[in-house]
Amino acid sequence: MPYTPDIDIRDFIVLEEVMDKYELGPNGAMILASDLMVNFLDDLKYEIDEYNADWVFVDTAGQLELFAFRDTGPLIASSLGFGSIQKAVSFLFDSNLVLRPNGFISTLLLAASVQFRFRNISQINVLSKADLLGEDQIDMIVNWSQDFRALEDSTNERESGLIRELSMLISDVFVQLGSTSELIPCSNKEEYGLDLLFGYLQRIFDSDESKFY
Ligand SMILES: Nc1nc2c(ncn2[C@@H]2O[C@H](COP(=O)(O)OP(=O)(O)OP(=O)(O)O)[C@@H](O)[C@H]2O)c(=O)[nH]1
Ligand SMILES: [Mg+2]
Repeated sequence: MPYTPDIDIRDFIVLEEVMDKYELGPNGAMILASDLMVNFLDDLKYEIDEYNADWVFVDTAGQLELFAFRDTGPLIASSLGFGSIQKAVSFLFDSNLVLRPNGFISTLLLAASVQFRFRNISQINVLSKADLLGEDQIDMIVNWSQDFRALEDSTNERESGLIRELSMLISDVFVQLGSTSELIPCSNKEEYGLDLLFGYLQRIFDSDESKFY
């Protein structure tokens, strides 16, 4: 990883050992390793407590099948930070994938399914790696996240055939659901947007309805 976490799950579970012990290939072993995390919940909680931190960031696998879509993900999310600690989920819209309406809509579907999985926890959607986009492109994508009619217009203009039909059907569902939270453009590479994200998180934590116990 490009950074050193204070607490690393790999100190508890080693993929190669899981492969050997359960005679699994890398994919099966990754899924089992995710489930095995539950066995170390008490250790993880203890280690986190030791830091006495104001903020704790839990970086999970980008493959949703390994965390969000398994029972372990929501279970870990509800177990960590029990008590008066407040939590939020950040879902990353990778800039590489959302420049076209159909890519944006697929990612929006994934974001919505993550929201369903962690239904008691507020979600913030982030446009990550925004340095890869021009300012106009960022404005357009942020606008799609707030105004699904604009997303439908772009879909009509830029997609064709079956993809357009499917995209229109799906975006219509989002139109009926109403807007999701505004996308927050961030770049880890050029170090911007994190202050905005921090502001949004504080706003969520300050509002009563998102206090989770
Ligand atoms: N342009 C740009 N590239 C980035 C940024 N952050 C990460 N990357 C690059 O994107 C690639 C993939 O990294 P991530 O998207 O962070 O994915 P990961 O954390 O390795 O894997 P998962 O979280 O499991 O998906 C790496 O080559 C990173 O260097 C950013 O802010 N801007
Ligand atoms: Mg990652």
